[in-house]
Amino acid sequence: MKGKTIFSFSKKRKAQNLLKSLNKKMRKVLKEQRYIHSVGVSYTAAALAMRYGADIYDSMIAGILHDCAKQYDGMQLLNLCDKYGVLPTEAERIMPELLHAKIGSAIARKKYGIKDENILNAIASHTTGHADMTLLEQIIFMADYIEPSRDESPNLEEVRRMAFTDLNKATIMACESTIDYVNGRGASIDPTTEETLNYYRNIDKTAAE
Ligand code: DGI
Ligand code: FE
Ligand code: FE
Repeated sequence: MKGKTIFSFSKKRKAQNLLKSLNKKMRKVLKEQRYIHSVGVSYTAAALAMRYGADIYDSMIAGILHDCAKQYDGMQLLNLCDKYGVLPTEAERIMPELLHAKIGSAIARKKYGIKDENILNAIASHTTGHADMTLLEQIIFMADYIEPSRDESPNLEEVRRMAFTDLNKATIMACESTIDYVNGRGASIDPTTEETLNYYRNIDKTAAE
């Protein structure tokens, strides 16, 4: 019992130190507003982790790092694919900005030393989501959408409330708004975004039956 306490204490300390150093690094790497957004995602992910029973530090670490490749433009991201062994999908070749998620995950692994695959996957899937996300992936996907400094989405208050009530329903709402927004800009939808929406609509329908 005593051993377990010491183990969890040091594990927590390690996570706290890692988080502190990643925070410092992100403050240097990201523009000010993007850094503020990332801190917002980190704490919002912690709150969702408390609500749904995910690991709080994993959520905060994924949150602070999720946009660590956001400072690169589409061309730079495409060029970085070679270096990081990322094979862009057709949608990512057309809309290379989407690659900040996958390249960000690769940078988190190679440059920031993150080994936890669940954290790396949560960073990689934060923009489009995917069918059957892990709890951590879904938390980061939603925290990115609802964190305090976000203000461009029309139904934000409702989605924020829903995120703490029913994570799957909130995911549907976030996907629907993103698809409306992307359509409104005349850009095309990544099929993965549509898969995410369809998967969570089906889950929600099944749960209601
Ligand atoms: O990086 P953030 O701005 O914090 O948020 P994000 O990673 O969710 O990226 C948001 C951008 O990604 C937003 O401009 C909409 C865009 N996006 C999300 N899904 C799709 C998409 N853009 C296109 N073209 N297609 C998508 O399916
Ligand atoms: Fe992002
Ligand atoms: Fe983000």
